[in-house]
Parts: sequence; structure tokens; C-alpha cells
Amino acid sequence: MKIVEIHVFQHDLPVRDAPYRMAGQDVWHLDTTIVMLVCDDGTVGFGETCPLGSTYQPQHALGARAALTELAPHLLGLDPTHIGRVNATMDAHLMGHRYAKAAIDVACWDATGKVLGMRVCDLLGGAVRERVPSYHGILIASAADCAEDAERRQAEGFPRLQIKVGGRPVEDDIEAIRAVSGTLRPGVRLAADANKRWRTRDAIQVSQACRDLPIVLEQPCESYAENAALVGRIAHPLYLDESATDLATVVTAIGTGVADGFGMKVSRVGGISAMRAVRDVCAAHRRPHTVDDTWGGDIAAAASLHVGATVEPDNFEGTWIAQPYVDGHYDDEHGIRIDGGWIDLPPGPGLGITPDVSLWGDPVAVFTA
Ligand code: 0XW
Ligand code: MG
Repeated sequence: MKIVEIHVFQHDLPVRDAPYRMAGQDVWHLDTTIVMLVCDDGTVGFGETCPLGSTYQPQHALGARAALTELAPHLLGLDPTHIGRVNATMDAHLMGHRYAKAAIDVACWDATGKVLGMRVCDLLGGAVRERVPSYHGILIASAADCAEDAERRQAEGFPRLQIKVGGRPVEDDIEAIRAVSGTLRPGVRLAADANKRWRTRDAIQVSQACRDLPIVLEQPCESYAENAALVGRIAHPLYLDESATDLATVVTAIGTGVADGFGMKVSRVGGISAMRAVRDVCAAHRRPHTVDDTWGGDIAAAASLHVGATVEPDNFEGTWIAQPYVDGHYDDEHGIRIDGGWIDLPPGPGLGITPDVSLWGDPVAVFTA
């Protein structure tokens, strides 16, 4: 089996009820990149990478497409079921740019599952459950509005909440965290995510002011070093998200006692293959983590969902997907949806979705053998 065509599509995803408000960033629409691999036996695999704007992480949509343009000619003729070889070939021709490579990696997993008649989650060791818990992000707002959103989402069935903080006086963050924490039903967990916006001073002050609350702090500060400097000075477990750039950093953050858990993005670390390794390292060291992506449509959501379904429940913080903020689906029947705070795995092989390719218009680039 060989890859004989690679199509790259650009697609706009307007944000429903925009803006999506997080520290330092109002998000109005997203620019996603979709890869379609066509194989010599007619098998087709899809992958997607959708950075959350250009300042959430050092990744952006044009960068993804530029990297894919550089990579694609080297991948024609490779066997997509030899996913390790495909990743090695990408690394041999372009350093870094894991978020672009992720689209190819995910498409290879999709094609492999389809040709073997197996779901990606089963290729990854098997689903531990068919319904995967999600979590809801409460956007930057007043304490009263945050608490109201928290009540509503728990009533819907979300087993975990994340409150966005940062980019405003710490007193406002403390008030909002306290208000949301006060709504928590038994068993519902809460993370406060500053999306790298706090200074170490702010993180220490908020944590000390909320020391009686059972929350985790997610990516409080920008750099890895700033977050590492919080160890021993904050009263809460520390989760890394934006700073957990790759497997090596995850290993270091665990080995040096910096991270108690992670908010993980499939595209950031390089796709399903890299996320599987992160999953296994986190399992070995008992560090809970999410399996998300920054944004994206059904393909990105399905990739996260399939990996999320394979994480042991005790070590799993859920799979966030962008679907509540995106109108429509690439696959109307099996598109990935949150239902009562949980997400059902689609039944079909590969990623389990059959996108309507016509939605994306003409590809921006096509590479043929
Ligand atoms: C809440 N998320 C999973 C969605 C946005 O992409 C940001 C992200 C996070 O935790 O930072
Ligand atoms: Mg986060």
C-alpha cells in the first residue's frame, strides 16, 4: 500500500457565539488545515491541524501549510500503515513543526484503520470505554456569570470544568474561582487555566488565596522556567499545557517534579503517535492528563477522542473538543458531538468519520506520485 496523492485543504471555522474569550485572546474565527491522503488501493485517510490563532502557541495556520508543502513530496510512495517510518521521514526532512506533521500522522492512522477494518482506538490498544468524558471551559467573565455557566454545565452532565483566568486583576480571578468552586457537585473537578498569562507573583497570590479549594492550576505562566519556579510556592497541583511541547518536555517535567498533570494537545506533540507515547509515560508516572486539540472540526475532534478513549479512567481528565463553538460537521451522521458532557465514539473504522470533501472547496495544494 502506497500514498499516491496528498491533498491539502484550507477551511474557515467561524466561532459560534464569538468571541471565545481566554486570557489575552478573543477568538472570532479559526483557520484550519486538512490533509487527505489517497493510497494506491483507493484507501483515503484524513488529518487536520488547527492552531488557536497565532499567539496561543508558536504555531499558525500558514506555518502548517508551508510545512506540509515542504514535507508532502517526500511522503509519496511511502506505506501509510508504517506510521513510524512516515514520522521518521518527516523528521528527516523538516525539524520541528510537529503540529503540521500531526495532520499527516493522523491521516496515516485513519488510513491504517480503514484498510484493516479497525477503529483507531482499537489500534491504540483498545477503548476502555465507548463514551468519553469531556470537560467544559468557562470563559473569562464575571464571577456571577462564571458560576451560572458552571451550574448549567454540571446540570448537563460535564464531569469536569475548567475556568479561564488571567489578563485581569488577580482579585477578579480569585473571586471567579471561588464562585465556581462553590457550585461544584460531588466528584466534579475544576482546573483554573491562566493560559500562560499570570506572572509567578500572580500565580502564587491566587493559589495562596484559594488554598482551601481543591483545584489544579493549569499553565499559569508563559515559559517552562516560570512555571517550574512555582514548585513549592503554590498550594495546588500544577498542570502544564502550552509548555508541554513534546514528549521530551513531558518526560522532563515529570522527572524533575514540575508537573502533576497535563492539558495535552494532539497536534502540538505531533499527532496520535506522539500522544500515545505521552499517554503511556503519564500512565507509568501516574500523571493525569487531558487529550484535546487546540481547535478544529470533526477530524481533529475524532483524533483526540480515539486516544482519549484508550486512557485509563483514573489517569484521564477528559477530551475537550471545539464542536460546541463550531457550526455544522464534516460528516453529518458520524460527526463528533458532546452529548450531556460526554462524547460517543463513532462506530466505523479508522477515525470513524466520512467527511464531505466538497465543504472545503478546491485544495490549496495537491501532490501526486
Ligand atoms: C480549553 N482548551 C482545551 C480549548 C482551547 O483550545 C484552549 C484549551 C486550553 O486548555 O488551553
Ligand atoms: Mg489549557
